[in-house]
Amino acid sequence: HSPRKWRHPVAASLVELGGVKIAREEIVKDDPTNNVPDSIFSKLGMQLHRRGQHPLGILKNAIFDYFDTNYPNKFNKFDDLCPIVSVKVNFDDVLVPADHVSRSYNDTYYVDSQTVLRCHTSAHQAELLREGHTHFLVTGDVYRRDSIDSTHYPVFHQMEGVRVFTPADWEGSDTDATSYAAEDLKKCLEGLARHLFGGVEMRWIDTYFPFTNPSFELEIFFQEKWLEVLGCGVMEQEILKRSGRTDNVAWAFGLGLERLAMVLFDIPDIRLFWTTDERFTSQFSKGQLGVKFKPFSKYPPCYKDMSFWISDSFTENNLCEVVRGIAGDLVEEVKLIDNFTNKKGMTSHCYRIAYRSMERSLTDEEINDLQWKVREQVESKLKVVLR
Ligand code: FA5
Ligand code: MG
Repeated sequence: HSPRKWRHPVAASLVELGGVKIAREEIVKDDPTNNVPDSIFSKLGMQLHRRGQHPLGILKNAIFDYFDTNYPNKFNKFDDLCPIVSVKVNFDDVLVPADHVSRSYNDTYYVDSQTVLRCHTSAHQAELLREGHTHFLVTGDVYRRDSIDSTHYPVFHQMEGVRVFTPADWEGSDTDATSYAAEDLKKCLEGLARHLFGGVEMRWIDTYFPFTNPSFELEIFFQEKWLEVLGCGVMEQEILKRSGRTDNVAWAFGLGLERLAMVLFDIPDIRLFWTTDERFTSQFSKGQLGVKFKPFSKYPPCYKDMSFWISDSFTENNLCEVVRGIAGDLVEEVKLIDNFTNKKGMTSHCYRIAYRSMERSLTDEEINDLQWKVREQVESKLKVVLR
């Protein structure tokens, strides 16, 4: 498939990609090398970031404004690259070690053993560098098996930014190439934060990514907590070298667009980005940055606890996938509230599931029915023993 063009679904069971129609059966397969559920297939091709009146589209355009103002005609923009990519570009090309957890079937959606739904927009870094691009922004939907709460969703959006420097850029300064790039990167992102938010409380955290060194995360204080909104750093020299740019240095960042939009518009729950409820959608319009979301109502949550003896293969992501598969966006949070190991070495977990609709009140009957199905499938699919 051509990686260049990515279109809206033409039918519920078909997505179109560069003029090529891909059937559901090619993406959701009953095969051990495939772990893409229907709920994820149905999000392919939605491209919320390309809708001008959607909070993610408004945010994307505001970020573009910042780059257009500060670096006129410098950054090439891509927002239509296909999310179905090879294991090579998603992991190998950005130096993710062979045994890194992000490669596991527990963390990533595999279409087959060599093909994944990209788990980050960094999947496009090396290819675009090889094509000769030196300043670019890549926006797209990314996919991850992950936990369930108000700031995590299995499909979200990132914007990748890459800027390559040549020796002429840092030679005039009194720092080395790496420090020069790191300083420029932080200045660029702090400027972006000011452009978007005016003043917010934020802090830099040192971290690790396989593809950058040094690496940083930016956190913003939101809803009484520090929220991680982006990762970034100075690109590993090896990536540049393999793209034929031995003498250069570069920085790269990956913005979590939902997280930034939550801060910008005061959106309390990440599920809202997917709602078609007019009480949400009508609050946003093209180009309007100053809007604060007014919650239309908060329906009561309903909590259900579930305890079971886990098996060696149990993972929280697998549990979340089962719950999401049954309850969809009616599940607000899945949280481990108790965990102990008995004398025989058996480990018990108790999870609390919060059910709450963003749009309406749920009935007891409906929730009991969901919880019953969850219990059934948790037992049959996850090989745990309910207590
Ligand atoms: C990455 O994905 C790196 N590729 C970012 C990067 C690019 C680093 C270039 C260096 C250079 P991370 O896994 O931390 O990093 O995700 C980046 C951002 O995506 C996070 O800071 C967060 O804002 C957002 N994010 C991660 N997981 C989720 C999720 N499940 N739901 C919503 N947003 C998420
Ligand atoms: Mg992170």
